Amino acid sequence: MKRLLTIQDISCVGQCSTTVALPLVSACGVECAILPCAVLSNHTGGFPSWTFADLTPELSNVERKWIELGIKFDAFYTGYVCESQIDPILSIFSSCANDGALRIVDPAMADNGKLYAGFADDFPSKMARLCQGADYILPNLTEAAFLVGETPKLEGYTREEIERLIAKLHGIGAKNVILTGVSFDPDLLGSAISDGGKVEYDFNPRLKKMSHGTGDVYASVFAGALLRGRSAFDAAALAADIVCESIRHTDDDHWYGVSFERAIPQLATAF
Ligand code: PXL
Repeated sequence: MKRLLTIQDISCVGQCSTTVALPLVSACGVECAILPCAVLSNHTGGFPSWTFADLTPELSNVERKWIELGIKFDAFYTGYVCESQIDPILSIFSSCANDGALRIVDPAMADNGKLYAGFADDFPSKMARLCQGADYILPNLTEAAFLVGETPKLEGYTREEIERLIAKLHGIGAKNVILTGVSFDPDLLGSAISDGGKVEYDFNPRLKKMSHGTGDVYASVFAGALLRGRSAFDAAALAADIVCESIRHTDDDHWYGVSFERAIPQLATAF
């Protein structure tokens, strides 16, 4: 059984980051260790306020202990992290990796054309350092544009523009790019999957509802499926199916996350 370490915040309420990754990676049949880099009362995407306990100093304490105990991982999956945490995380990537350990980086920092609350305008250039040398990065369109220093467009990317953006993402040092939120047809929404050679597309019917936390569901399932031996394309397709299933189970008045819990049976039977 493979062991993955996810490094991101714990938002105590909000169905995102670690509280999504742990159950979904586990449901794929992959051991999921966690390293919370901050604890928030709730996420920052729509609640009027939140508490924030920065755990940056703890990252290197934990790293030292894991080195002492010989604890290593087959994969790392990072999500929402802060600037001060990038160097400690890069250090863990090298000191706690089994041979061939995968680095899966979801540069969770922006959506709908805007950085999340609390991130400075130059944060994307710091996040780009985590993406450099990553085996897989999973930006949405807004994050992708920020990572390569462009102003995001809210819609209307042509296939040529998408593939140029992907080429630039490879240019910052990402081996494989999974770009989410891609659409060339108003009824379809999907992802572009690129290994630096060819770009493949996976589309699903666009669901009318837009929901918070879908990027975290997508990245968690992608990481779990990849560690179960799926190809990047198949892992991305499964991730999209589980996002759609989660949205279908989400009540209309439930605004802060998706009911991914109801998609766990479907996910568990995929393996
Ligand atoms: O879902 C991404 C995410 C993770 N963690 C925190 C967030 C967000 C998005 O808003 O605020 C704390």
